[in-house]
Amino acid sequence: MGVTLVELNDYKKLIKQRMGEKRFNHSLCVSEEAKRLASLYGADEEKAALAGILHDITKETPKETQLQIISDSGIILENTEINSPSLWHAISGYAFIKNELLIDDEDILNAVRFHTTGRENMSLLEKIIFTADFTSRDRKYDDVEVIRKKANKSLEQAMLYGISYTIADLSKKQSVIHLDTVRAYNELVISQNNK
Ligand code: DGI
Ligand code: FE
Ligand code: FE
Repeated sequence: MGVTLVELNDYKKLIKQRMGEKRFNHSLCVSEEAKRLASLYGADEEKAALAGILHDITKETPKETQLQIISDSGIILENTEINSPSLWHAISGYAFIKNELLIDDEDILNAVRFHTTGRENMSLLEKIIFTADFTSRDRKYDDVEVIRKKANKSLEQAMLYGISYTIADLSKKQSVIHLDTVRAYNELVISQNNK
C-alpha cells in the first residue's frame, strides 16, 4: 500500500477535528519522529508518518463512545483492559481506522493497536511508533534526552527504558499492568541479556 502525501494531509485534517490543539500537535510530532526513525532504521517512511498521525485518533473520544466502537468491531475486552481506561484509545483507535477509515495495512493497524502496551514480537513499524510516542519533539519529562539518545542507537534499548519507566510508574500507583506490557518487557530484557 502506498500512502500519498495528499492522503497524509487529509488524515491530518481529519484528526485535527477530533482533538484539541495540544493532542493534535503531539500527533504531528509523533508522525515526524516516526518518519525520522523509519529513515534511520530502514522502514517505510510514509507508513510510519501515517501511523504516527493516526495513533491517538480516539484519545479524546468520550469513553462510552470508545467502548461502543470497540464492541461494534467485535472485540471483547479482557478484565485487565476493562479496568484500564488509558488503554482503550489504542484499541478503539485500531477499530476506528480499520472500520471507519478502511485502513487495511495490517502493520499500520497493529502499530496503532499496540502503541500503548507494546507486545511480544513487535514489527519494526510497531517498535517505531511505540518509541516515537516517547521521543517526539513535544515530550517533556525528566529523562527524555536519555531515551532520545538511546532511540538513535537501538529501538530496543529505548523501548526497554520507556517500558521500565511505565511499569514502575503503574506499580507505584497500583494500576493494572497489561500482560502485553509485561511480555514486551520480558522479551526486551532477555534479548538484552543475551547480547
Ligand atoms: O496516548 P499517549 O498519552 O500519547 O501515550 P500512551 O498511549 O503511551 O498512553 C500512556 C498511558 O497509558 C499512561 O497513562 C500509562 C498507560 N499505560 C501504559 N501501559 C499500561 C498503561 N496503563 C495500564 N493500566 N496498563 C498498562 O500496561
Ligand atoms: Fe496513545
Ligand atoms: Fe501518543
